Amino acid sequence: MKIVKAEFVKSCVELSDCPKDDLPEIAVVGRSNVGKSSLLNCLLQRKGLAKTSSTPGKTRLINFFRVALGLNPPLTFYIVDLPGYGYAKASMTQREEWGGMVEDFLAHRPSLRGLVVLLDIRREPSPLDEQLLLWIQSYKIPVILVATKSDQLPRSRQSAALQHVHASLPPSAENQGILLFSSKTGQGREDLIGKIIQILQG
Ligand SMILES: Nc1nc2c(ncn2[C@@H]2O[C@H](COP(=O)(O)OP(=O)(O)OP(=O)(O)O)[C@@H](O)[C@H]2O)c(=O)[nH]1
Ligand SMILES: [Mg+2]
Repeated sequence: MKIVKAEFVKSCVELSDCPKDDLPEIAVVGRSNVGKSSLLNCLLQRKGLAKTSSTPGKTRLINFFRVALGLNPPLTFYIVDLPGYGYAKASMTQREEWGGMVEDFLAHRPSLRGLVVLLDIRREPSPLDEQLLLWIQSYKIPVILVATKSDQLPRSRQSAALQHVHASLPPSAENQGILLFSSKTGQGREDLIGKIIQILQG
């Protein structure tokens, strides 16, 4: 799939700063360091568009990117990079701020069409991952579950690891498949774009 356009639009501290032009949105969310910004750069084939870092907690703002996919006519939407949660050095206040900001976003953003929820293929989902999935369920937002950093496991171990992640999720996520993804190798990229298009056109 050709990416006709991918540009940074703005960073927002809270919901009231976010763009008001009603362009449909897909948001990327997951714990800090899980690979949200890397996934975005891989998806959009633009190195360095979203800032990545090996230090957890890099993205603390709501970042908007305007994207156009090469369909006829082009499919234009925002991809939103939401702040990560659960990094070890976060203070209690920061955790509460994160929760407030993300729940507010999920609850009060009518242009939000779907969420891409990232889970690290090598890690047990955390209580905050579960909280997030429960919010998503209660606000009835379509979700795409993605297991990141698949390149960190040999192919022979990927499906067992995926099943392990799946089994640890709350029942609300039981019927969801999980997409294997690597921003290093591009595994899962075309599938993910396909699922995003399905949500936007659905
Ligand atoms: N091996 C491997 N490393 C990855 C992959 N995706 C991300 N990483 C690494 O994981 C670290 C965190 O990646 P980011 O994309 O910055 O993670 P993030 O979720 O945006 O983090 P925050 O903004 O802090 O919430 C970086 O060192 C990346 O290079 C992947 O698919 N494979
Ligand atoms: Mg980030």
